[in-house]
Amino acid sequence: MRSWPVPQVPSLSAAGLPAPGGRLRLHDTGTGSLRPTEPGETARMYVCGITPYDATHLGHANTYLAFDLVNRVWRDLGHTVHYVQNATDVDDPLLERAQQTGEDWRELADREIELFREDMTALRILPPDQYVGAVEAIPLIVRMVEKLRARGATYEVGGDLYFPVSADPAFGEVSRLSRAEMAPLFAERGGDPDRAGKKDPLDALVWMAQRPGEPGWESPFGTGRPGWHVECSAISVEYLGMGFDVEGGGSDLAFPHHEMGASHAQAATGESPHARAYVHAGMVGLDGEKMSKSRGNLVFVSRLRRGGADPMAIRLALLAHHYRSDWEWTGAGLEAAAARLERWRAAAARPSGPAAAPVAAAVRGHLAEDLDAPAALEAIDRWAAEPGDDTAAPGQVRAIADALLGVLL
Ligand code: 5CA
Ligand code: ZN
Repeated sequence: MRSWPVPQVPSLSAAGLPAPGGRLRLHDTGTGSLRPTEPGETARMYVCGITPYDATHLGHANTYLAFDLVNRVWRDLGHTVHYVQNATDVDDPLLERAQQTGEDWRELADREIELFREDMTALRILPPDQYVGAVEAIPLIVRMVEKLRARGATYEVGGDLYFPVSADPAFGEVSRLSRAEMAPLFAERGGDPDRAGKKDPLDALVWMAQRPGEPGWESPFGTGRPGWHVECSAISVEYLGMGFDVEGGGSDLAFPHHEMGASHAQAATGESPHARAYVHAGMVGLDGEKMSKSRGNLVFVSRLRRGGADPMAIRLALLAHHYRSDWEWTGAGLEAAAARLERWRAAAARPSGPAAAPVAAAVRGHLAEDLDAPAALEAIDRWAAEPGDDTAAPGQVRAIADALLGVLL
């Protein structure tokens, strides 16, 4: 599918600032610890995309922004970034929504994906190099299911194909949850633990035979559609190969989605790991509950934009929270971000200010330590509050805010 336009990312060395050093450390769910990312010349990242039926709420925006920081920090460190994202443009919740409203599911998906592209562009989120829909990926998903089948890692229940979690000895190593913890999450997040005929309640659907009134695609295992986890597993392995640097998403994807995706990929290829780090953003809530389509308590980026909010203020309101924390969106947070943006813009428009090199060092240092954006914002606050006589500094701080934080002043 079409991705979205690439915003300009200024080079900080071209702006006269020193080169960065060090590595980006990120919290890896798979080990439960902060670990340095160690990409080669090209850093490889897969981030799970939206299921396009209620885009783009601030929880989505927060998650894509977190991985946008990863992208920007790696680029600043001199890496080329190969970034892949999917869009789950056929799945149960999308079909259910289309059924409820009487809209064609394809039209619903197309419209929501287009809105998502517009919101991502407005928020200056760097686009993926490959933006891949589940429907267009069906041939490669079928190839992955065939590989699983050839290795004896599928079985049939009533015409549907399941993946036995026993096929991957490393199952459980992404989320590090006990089976007792996995069971309720599996049921809550799209799984079917109680289906009769399954060998293990946690086994995941990889191919679902066509149901009446639902779309289906031909395959060697009958006409049907892919399961959810195998979609991301197949797309990521196809475009990035095994052992890519970061797989990302919100914390609700650690289990079962990233756990199952890793097991599918590992069982299908015989290689491991699927990703070298599994990185998860916190959940954004509203009025005491996680913001989610199913709860209907959504604040949309597009609605804020239409209401006159500056997308850079929305970006700053999100960046004011550490990406791994769970927090609640408030109107006051957006107002504070708009005031901060105004202060920064006024300071960056001065003829001179304090030297920018220490600001670059502080912003880089904070982001390199598990993306501490709130601390990075405070470093720019301090610069903006101080007088100084360095005439190059305002332009350089504009470049820092733009390149590393994606905030255009
Ligand atoms: N299509 C799948 C991934 S393959 C999916 O989870 N789609 S989604 O539209 O439900 O979510 C898209 C991304 O936004 C996921 O990474 C999800 O973890 C994240 N997300 C959803 N709700 C929130 C929230 N309230 N706060 C933060 N992130 C959220
Ligand atoms: Zn996914």
